[in-house]
Amino acid sequence: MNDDYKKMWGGLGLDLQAHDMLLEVLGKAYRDIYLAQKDRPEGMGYFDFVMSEVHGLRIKELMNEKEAGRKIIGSYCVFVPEEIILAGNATLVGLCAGADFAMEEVEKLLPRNTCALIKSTFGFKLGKVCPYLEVSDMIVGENTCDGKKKAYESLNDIVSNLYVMDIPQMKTDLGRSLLKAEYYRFKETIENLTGVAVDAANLKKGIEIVNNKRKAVHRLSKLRKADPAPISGLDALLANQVFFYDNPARFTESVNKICDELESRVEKKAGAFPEGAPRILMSGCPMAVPNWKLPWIVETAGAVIVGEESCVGERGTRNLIDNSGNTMDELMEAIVDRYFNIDCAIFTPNPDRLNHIIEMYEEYGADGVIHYGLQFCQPYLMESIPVEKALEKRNIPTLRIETDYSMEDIGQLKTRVEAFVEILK
Ligand code: BJ8
Repeated sequence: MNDDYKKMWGGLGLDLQAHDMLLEVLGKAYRDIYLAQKDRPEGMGYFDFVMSEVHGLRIKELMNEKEAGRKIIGSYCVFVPEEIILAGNATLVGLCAGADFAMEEVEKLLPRNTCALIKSTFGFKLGKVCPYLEVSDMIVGENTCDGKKKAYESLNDIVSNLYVMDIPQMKTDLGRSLLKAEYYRFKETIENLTGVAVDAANLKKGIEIVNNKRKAVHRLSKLRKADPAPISGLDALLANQVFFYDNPARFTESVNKICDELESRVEKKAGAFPEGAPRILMSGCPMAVPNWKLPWIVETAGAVIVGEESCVGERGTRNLIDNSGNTMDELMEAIVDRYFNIDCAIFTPNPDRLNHIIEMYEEYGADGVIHYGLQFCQPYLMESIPVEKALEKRNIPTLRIETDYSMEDIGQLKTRVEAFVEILK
């Protein structure tokens, strides 16, 4: 391992031994799950490189940005507007984690029956293994589900730089006003942190950068509509995960490059899976790196995942921001318009999400839907039952999965997924 990196991680206060262990597990999982796939697009080489350097080169870049006076903002939710952060001369990184760590320590602070995503947040902090957390000048939490909302109160005791954003729970005029007021408060916080005034010109630039990033992933999604699908669901998921870590301009360029390659694969009818392979739409909780368990089970069962109705996927990236306004208020209104459309299950009622699942099922030519809920995630598990009922009413085959980050249920999940895939054949 590069000695410079060791020095950097040590300087960030990481537990080097525990961190080495994490990297070893992550590297092995990546080799077994990602590199073992056949017929991958060449452009995935970029993402393989990003993953091999996820705690190395990318952290070094962020440290260099900090030295140059730029601030780093960490976040756990797609409601945190990257446009405002970029306009204030700061960089956004995702902090959600997809692996269990330091669970014994975590369960001293959180109840056992807390979802794996929240536990993982605490585990990475308490285990001192996440350089993104340590490099962040400000960590943004948000009042979304009850689990997160209350967990941030405890997180506040173990980090010194937490900011909490309030998020509405209903899609009403009042809810929209709350979001707008919160985005203005956030803008002021960013300005105070960076000393850079967010004005219409730099906000427009921020919107353009993030719109371009989203356009690139929209292009990637569209190509997955082809049969055979030109890219595996695992590889597309990885691109959606890297969306939260990478330099935005470089990410946009790399995804567009992959899309050029996928276009020619579509023309040649070359795919990651044979034509006619059962096509699955995944829907539900976000999957943060390195949570690849369920997609791996689905795709090793012979089905291909063609879309993700998830915040690490289309729920998080759909809709662009209208960049035609010229005043701060016009641009802030446009930002609120886009984000207020996010149909997270914390909203009540939340009919848009069901409509979006059906729309995606049809558009991507899916044969079935797998609803993925993390154990103890009330919003998505509660919503999964009416979603399943509504889909089955439309004769859309649906499988409801509830799991966590452990490997204990792999055998049982495989049996259920394989049986579901057989039905779709
Ligand atoms: S906008 S989905 S990123 S809140 S899995 S912590 S909901 S108990 S992550 Fe999310 Fe923002 Fe919504 Fe998207 Fe709670 Fe459920 Fe855990 Fe979850």
